[in-house]
Amino acid sequence: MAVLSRGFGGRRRESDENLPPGQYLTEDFPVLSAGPTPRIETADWELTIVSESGERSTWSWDEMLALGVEDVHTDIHCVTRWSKLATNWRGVSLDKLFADIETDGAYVMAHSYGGYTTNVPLEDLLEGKAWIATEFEGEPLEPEHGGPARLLVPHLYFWKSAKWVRGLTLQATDEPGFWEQNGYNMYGDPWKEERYW
Ligand SMILES: Nc1nc2c(c(=O)[nH]1)N[C@H]1C(S)=C(S)[C@@H](COP(=O)(O)O)O[C@H]1N2
Ligand SMILES: [Mo]
Repeated sequence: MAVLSRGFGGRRRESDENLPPGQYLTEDFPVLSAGPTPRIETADWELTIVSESGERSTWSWDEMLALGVEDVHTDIHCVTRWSKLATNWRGVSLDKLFADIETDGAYVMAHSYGGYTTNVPLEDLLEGKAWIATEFEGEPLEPEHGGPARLLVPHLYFWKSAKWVRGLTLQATDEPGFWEQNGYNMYGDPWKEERYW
């Protein structure tokens, strides 16, 4: 008994150590969209990466999935202060999509169906840090949450995870996207509370 209680008392709860500063835990999945929800059939869906020299690489839905889908187990943190721990996604790693892209561009602008944009450094999308997510908790991603596919960059605040993603444009310089032009941080590290300017 003594061993048990000492072990219990000495361990921090997951909610403490995995929750960035200023965040609270939520069990439900809030929907935060700046405009109406676009409805895109997977048959019409395409993803295009445009290099800084203008070279375009495009994948259809099936072509993207053929690159290989993997399980992603991660926490997500919204700048409006909710976090969800231990969420389960499936998606295609951006490492696969960028494998044959030649670029010197250090920054990416993500573009969504519907017009949303958000900027992310390229290195934050590579080496197992970002996905094009197509499933959430074992189900196809719902349109409200960005289905059929959204960017998932869970180590940054969730506004960087562009819903209904349709393109990634490489750039030499870091330009602000939609929320970044409206006062949100250019980078958005939840552990440093990089919320606003
Ligand atoms: N296309 C698009 N992507 C978006 C947004 C948006 O308005 N449009 N909102 C962002 C913000 S601010 C957050 S917190 C998350 C919310 O995702 P959710 O609605 O699935 O919770 O999506 C991000 N991606
Ligand atoms: Mo957000």
